[in-house]
Amino acid sequence: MKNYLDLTPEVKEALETGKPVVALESTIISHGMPYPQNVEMAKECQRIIREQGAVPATIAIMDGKIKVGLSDEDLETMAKTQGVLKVSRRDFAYAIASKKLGATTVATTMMGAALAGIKFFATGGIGGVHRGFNEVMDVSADLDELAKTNVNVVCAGAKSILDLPRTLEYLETKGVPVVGYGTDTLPQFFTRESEYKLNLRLDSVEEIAEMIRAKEELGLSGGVLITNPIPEEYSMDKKYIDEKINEAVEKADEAGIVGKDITPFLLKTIVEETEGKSLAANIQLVYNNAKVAAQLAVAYANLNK
Ligand code: PSU
Ligand code: MN
Repeated sequence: MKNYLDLTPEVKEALETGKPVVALESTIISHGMPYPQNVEMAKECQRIIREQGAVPATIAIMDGKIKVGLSDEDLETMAKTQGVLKVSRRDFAYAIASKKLGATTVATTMMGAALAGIKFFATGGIGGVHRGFNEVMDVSADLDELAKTNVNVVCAGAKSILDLPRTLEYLETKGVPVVGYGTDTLPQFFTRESEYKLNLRLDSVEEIAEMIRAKEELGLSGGVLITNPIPEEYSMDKKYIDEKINEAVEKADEAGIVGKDITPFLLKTIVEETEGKSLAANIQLVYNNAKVAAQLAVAYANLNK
């Protein structure tokens, strides 16, 4: 599979010399946000990670390769091109073989990162168990990837477009540690807290780095999910955003949207319904995750000094 990897010289050098590296996904660019905010967000994430002393590695499928490290021009391509494939685990082989342009989800970004040797990954929100599970049986491949692939993911929890208690149950069943970074409850993406208690809270990146090292030394496979609340000043009114999310879920139901289209549809509808307010919050929580992931990667690199 290494034959399919295409690392930039910067990422390659960083990995060879043990410098901290942070992976970033591309579905959030191609399917998670509108243009041009998506490309601005992608560039700014890379800048924030550098500012913290780590190397950013945005991942996408381009020309039949898993490209690790994207130039500004590549980011522009991912942001602008119509019809980019949303590549989750089941789509991976086809995206490579067909040489189509593919945006990687949390699941496939983890796969690419693991292959390259990157241990940390920042995103906005992960996929999970969808609402109405009993009927639709929709569980994101992100959750199983977290269970088996050794990449540690910093996110802002998940949105209530998902069934949050079932998402947590699933992660527990699969043995995925879920850390609340400075929080006792699962951050609910647009808001800092939720009614769902987490069983593990850690208040410093050093403690998280030590836990990750212990997990590796124990030979436990899979990732750690670090849930990082949106900064206070950007968090939204819970009642307001919950209402908008419920409306979006109803719209998706009525329109009969299912499968891989459901998350992009819901994200787009929520942005429209909140007149862009949710997009502004989304962008800020991603920046905060990029920053914490970089700090964590630096803390981990320092363990071995
Ligand atoms: N949640 C967001 N923004 C996103 C996604 C989820 O707030 O962009 C994307 C991520 O790439 C995630 C994917 O991995 O959606 C999950 O899609 P699915 O449920 O089809 O697995
Ligand atoms: Mn799904």
